[in-house]
Amino acid sequence: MARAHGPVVAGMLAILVASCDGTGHDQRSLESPLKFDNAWVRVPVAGRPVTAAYCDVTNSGDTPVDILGFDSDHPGLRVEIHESVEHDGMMQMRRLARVTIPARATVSFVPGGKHLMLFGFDGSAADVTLAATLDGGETLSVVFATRPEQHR
Ligand SMILES: [Cu+2]
Repeated sequence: MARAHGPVVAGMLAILVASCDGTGHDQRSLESPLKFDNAWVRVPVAGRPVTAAYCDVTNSGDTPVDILGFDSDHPGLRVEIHESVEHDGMMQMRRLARVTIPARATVSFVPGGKHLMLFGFDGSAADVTLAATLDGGETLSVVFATRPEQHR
C-alpha cells in the first residue's frame, strides 16, 4: 500500500506546487479561503475624520488565516486593527498586530469588539475599498459601504 501510494502523492504535490505557487491544498487555494460580509464604515462626526469599520470574516478553509492589516489607496487614509476592551469599568481600545480567523469559523468586527479604525476618512465617499493583508502575503480587496450608523 505505502509503496503504491508514494509516487502518486509525490506527483500530485509536484503538480500543486507548480500550479498554485506552493500554497498547497487543492484548486480552491487559487482563491482565498476568507470571505468578507456585511462590510460597512460608519460616517464620522463632521470635522472629525476618524471612524470605525465593521465586517464579518469567514474562513472556509481547513487552516487558520491571520489578517495582518488593511491598506487603502484612498488619499490620506490609514487603518489600524483595534479591539475594545473593558478595563476597570472603562471601555478602552487597544491596537492588534493581527487577527486570527480560525479554520471553518467566522470572526465578526463589531461595535464594542474588534473593529477597524480609519484615520483620515471624512465619510464623503459612498464606499471605501480596503485591502486586507494575509499572513501568506496575499491581499484581499474588500468594499466597505459608508453608512450613517450601526447597520447590520
Ligand atoms: Cu478603535
